[in-house]
Amino acid sequence: MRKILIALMSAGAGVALTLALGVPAQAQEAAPTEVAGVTAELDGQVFDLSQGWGDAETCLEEPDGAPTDFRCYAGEDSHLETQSLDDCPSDHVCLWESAQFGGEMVGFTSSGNHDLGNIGWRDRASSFYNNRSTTVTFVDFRSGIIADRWIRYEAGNIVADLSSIPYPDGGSWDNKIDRVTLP
Ligand SMILES: [Ca+2]
Repeated sequence: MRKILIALMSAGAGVALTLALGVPAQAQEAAPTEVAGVTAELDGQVFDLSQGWGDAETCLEEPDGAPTDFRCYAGEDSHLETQSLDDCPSDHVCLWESAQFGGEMVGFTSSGNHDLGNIGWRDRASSFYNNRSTTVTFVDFRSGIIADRWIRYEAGNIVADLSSIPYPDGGSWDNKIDRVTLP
C-alpha cells in the first residue's frame, strides 16, 4: 500500500512538474526575453548582430546560414548608399527603420520565425517590402493575458509607412513588429 501511495505521489508530482514547466514555456513563446547570438559579416569581419550593428547599414540573411547568419554592408558601399526599395533583393522580406524605406534595413529569406530581438530590432520597423512569392506575417509580442497581435501581407506587398496601418488596440503598427514569420 505504501509503495502504491508513493508511486501515485510520484505520478502526481510528475504531472505538476509538467504543468509548471508548460506555463513558463508558453510565456517565453509569447514574449522571449533571451537574446540569441547572431553572426554577421561586414567587410571580412565577423561580429554578433545582437550586440549592435556597428558600421552596418544593411544586413541580409544568408540563405543557408553560412558562413554567417547575415551578410552586412556599410553605408558607404556604393550600391547601397541610398536606401531605397531597390535595395531589397528578390526572395527577401525587407524592413527599414524609417518610413519610405530609409535608415537601416534588414532582409529575411528563410522559412520560419525570425525574432527581431535577436538582432536588436524589436519595435523598430517603419516600412517594409515583401519581395517574396509567399505571404509574410508580422507579430507584436504581448505579455500577460493579452494575445500577441499579428498582421499578414501577400507576396509583393509594400507599406511605405507603417504608421498608416491601424493597430488592433489603437495607434499603428509603426515600431511594433517583434517577429517576422515566413512560410
Ligand atoms: Ca513590439
